[in-house]
Amino acid sequence: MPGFFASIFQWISGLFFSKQAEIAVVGLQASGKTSFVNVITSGQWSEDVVPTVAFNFRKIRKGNVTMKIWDVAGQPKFRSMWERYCNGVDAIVFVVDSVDHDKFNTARFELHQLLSQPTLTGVPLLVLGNKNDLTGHAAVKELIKNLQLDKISDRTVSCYSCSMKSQHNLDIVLQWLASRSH
Ligand SMILES: Nc1nc2c(ncn2[C@@H]2O[C@H](COP(=O)(O)OP(=O)(O)OP(=O)(O)O)[C@@H](O)[C@H]2O)c(=O)[nH]1
Ligand SMILES: [Mg+2]
Repeated sequence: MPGFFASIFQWISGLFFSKQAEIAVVGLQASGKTSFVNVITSGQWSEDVVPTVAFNFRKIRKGNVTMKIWDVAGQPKFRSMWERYCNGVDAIVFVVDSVDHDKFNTARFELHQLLSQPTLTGVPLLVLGNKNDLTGHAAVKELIKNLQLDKISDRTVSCYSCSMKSQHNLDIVLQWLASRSH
């Protein structure tokens, strides 16, 4: 019986205290955006992920926070769509493959191009340096320098090194996302 009352209480408090956060996940192809969404949604890691065509939409509940997540494709032909999905969200998550040093310039260009859109002024940004389970990955300091994150002054910016494969730092990432809810 106590379990019954506890679940009723949880249900009622969920009704009164539930919060929402809408998030857009962007970044170059194969950086790990869909892996990120899969891991935080179901805890399921897979080596085989199909490249996203256009976008995927997922809705998940973490505690009393409901997150609506737009996982947008990263191949060049889809990048002009990023702004549309980022418009009106509570946070933009920009995923970088922190092992693929040759792509840092492109990632920086695409990120700053996106943030220069007037419609996205002030939208908080979370940069994830993914694949830190692999040797040769760039640390947060290098990512800040290579992506020129220190030049972004019109919004809150955070950057974490993480791994979808080992789930390293995903607890902090989820806390950060939950803090954008309202
Ligand atoms: N070692 C390692 N591999 C990862 C990690 N995250 C993703 N991958 C691999 O990277 C590849 C691309 O992952 P996706 O999640 O499809 O990348 P994406 O950013 O969604 O790519 P697009 O949909 O094409 O934009 C897959 O083979 C994943 O298994 C990670 O943390 N560590
Ligand atoms: Mg994808």
